[in-house]
Amino acid sequence: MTALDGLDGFTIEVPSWAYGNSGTRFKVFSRPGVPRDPYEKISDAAQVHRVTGLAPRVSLHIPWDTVDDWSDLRAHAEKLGVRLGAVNSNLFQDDDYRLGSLCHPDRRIREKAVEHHLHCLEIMRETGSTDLKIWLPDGLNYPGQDSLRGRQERLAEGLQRIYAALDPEHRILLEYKLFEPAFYSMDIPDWGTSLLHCLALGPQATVVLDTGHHAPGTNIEFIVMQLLRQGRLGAFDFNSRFYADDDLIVGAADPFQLFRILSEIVTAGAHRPGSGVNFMLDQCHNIEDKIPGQIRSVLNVEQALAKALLIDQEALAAAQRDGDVLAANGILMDAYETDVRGALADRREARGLPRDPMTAYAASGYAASIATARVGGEQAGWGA
Ligand code: PSV
Ligand code: MN
Repeated sequence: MTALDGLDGFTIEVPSWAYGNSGTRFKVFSRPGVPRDPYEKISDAAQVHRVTGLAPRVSLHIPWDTVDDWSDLRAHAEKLGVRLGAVNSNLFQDDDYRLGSLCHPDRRIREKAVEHHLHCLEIMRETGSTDLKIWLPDGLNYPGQDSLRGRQERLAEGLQRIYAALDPEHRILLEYKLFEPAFYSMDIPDWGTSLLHCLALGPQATVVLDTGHHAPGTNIEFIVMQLLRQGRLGAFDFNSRFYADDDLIVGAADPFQLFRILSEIVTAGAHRPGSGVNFMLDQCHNIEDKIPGQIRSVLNVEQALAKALLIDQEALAAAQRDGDVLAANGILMDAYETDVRGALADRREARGLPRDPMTAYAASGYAASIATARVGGEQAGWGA
């Protein structure tokens, strides 16, 4: 038994939208081999799992990933060795939602937003998904534009309607975001607001922490710890950021922060399968190749988790008890500074996986084959 055995059974969920065209509001770049439909997104996602053994689920975004026959999409995924994961609702690409969705002043629009979630639940029944992820883009741009409090009441009412329609195995994952698309006040701007709504709803409602959705300098690991204490950390949306919601490769901007987050996870045993925390990615690869971008992301999470598993918890607890500040900090830093790449490659090899998944993917010929086969693909997450 070694510390890295803690990786057994650990999985990461990849987003279907990471494989489609994406960009900023200035330009959505088109890439050769871009998926032409949700089936091809799943095929791309399966490549990530094939070389890493770490990513057996794919999140869907509705309506982006709508197909005629959900059980057929499910069968397609399972044939490729992956499953369909969380279903993300989309409340941000309809003219009706200009002034909000579940918080909109007009009851008709609020109804439409609730109906959309009931539709997502129907899809989940066919795909076998258990998580309904709700990110609320609602908010205000100007003080006085609408009643801050009134919007919370409407939100609570809409969420209750959705919650009441859940099956026993379903969960709501409620995401928060500090700003964007609204700039004065989002209606779920922070983890406290999300948690309050979840507590009011019941045990099947949990918070999603998207690492890019905080003010710069926020101590995210504190939020992780607090949500774990309450049993309400349902999922992560991992990505990294330098300035705003950059959606860059997780661990690229601040690998030490990722390590600190995963240290809190390990301390609570929440990395273990069955902990109820869904480790998802939410990223866009605007300039880099998408499948290798996802492979790199998955490996970055694995590496940070491996380092967190190396923390000598007993020695750390003793140093903390003794008030030995420098020893405690040194124990944490020793784990962070350990080079785990060789040990992880050995682990992969022992499991019949390539030692270096990035090289294995590059050598597979998959990128060239899709570039030739897929002509005219426009499947997009963002903008296109
Ligand atoms: C919003 O910025 C968000 O983080 C939500 O999770 C959306 O569903 C996702 O991005 C889309 O990329
Ligand atoms: Mn997100």
